[in-house]
Amino acid sequence: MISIVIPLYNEEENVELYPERLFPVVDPIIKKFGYSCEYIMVDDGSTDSTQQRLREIGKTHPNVIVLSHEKNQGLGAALRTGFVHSKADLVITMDSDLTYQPQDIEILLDTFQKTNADCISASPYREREHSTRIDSQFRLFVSKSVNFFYRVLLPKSDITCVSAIFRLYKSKALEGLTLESTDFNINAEIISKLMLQGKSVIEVGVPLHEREYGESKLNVRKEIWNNLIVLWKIFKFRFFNIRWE
Ligand SMILES: Nc1nc2c(ncn2[C@@H]2O[C@H](COP(=O)(O)OP(=O)(O)OP(=O)(O)O)[C@@H](O)[C@H]2O)c(=O)[nH]1
Ligand SMILES: [Mg+2]
Repeated sequence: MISIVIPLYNEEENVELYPERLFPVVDPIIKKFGYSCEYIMVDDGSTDSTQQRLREIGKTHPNVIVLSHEKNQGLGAALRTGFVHSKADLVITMDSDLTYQPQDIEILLDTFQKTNADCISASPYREREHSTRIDSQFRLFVSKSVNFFYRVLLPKSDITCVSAIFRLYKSKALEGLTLESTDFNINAEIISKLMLQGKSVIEVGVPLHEREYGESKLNVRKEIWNNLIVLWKIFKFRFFNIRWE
């Protein structure tokens, strides 16, 4: 079984798309690879109708589980709630705004089948034509610079995107981690900790698209700060042997 964990914060328009653009696309792919799946939707204290719409969908889709935080706690906190709830062997995490397209779950599963790696992580930066999202030059510069520093600090790393949410994990690998991030830097924390533990992490090129509905929740300045903290912890761990829980 595979748990597909989707964190949501004020994504009511995107939830409306799921019966047409998510379930009918993903379910047959999962089946083709011989698995069943559950969708763990984590509503993170949305103030719009995200939660009501998810619960409505849950009535007709028995494999949709809706969890909710009373107050907004952040992307990291939402993913961790999803992980705790999962009883599956594999976990796939994905954006609620479908900017990584649901059909590309096939790339994750195909790579997993061929490699049996602990984590398959998507990146729009591996191939030029995959960055179809028109990011501001500032956001692109920040992202590429931050990723460069991770490559320098992490052992044997060729990772081009530490922040991608679109990933497949073996549950056992996730269970071996103590996670602390409550924000967007959770994805960088997970991939760094897996690599520092010597787990196998494979990055695959996957196109990233422009958000069609709703607003971006990313605060670039806050993210720079959060990533500097993660980088500092990796540095201390690697060169001064200071524990990073
Ligand atoms: N649970 C939870 N999810 C969040 C929170 N903030 C963002 N998300 C979700 O995390 C994912 C990524 O957030 P986005 O706002 O799309 O950030 P982004 O992908 O960097 O930016 P754009 O796609 O350009 O808007 C989406 O699925 C959001 O709904 C939060 O505070 N809690
Ligand atoms: Mg997005």
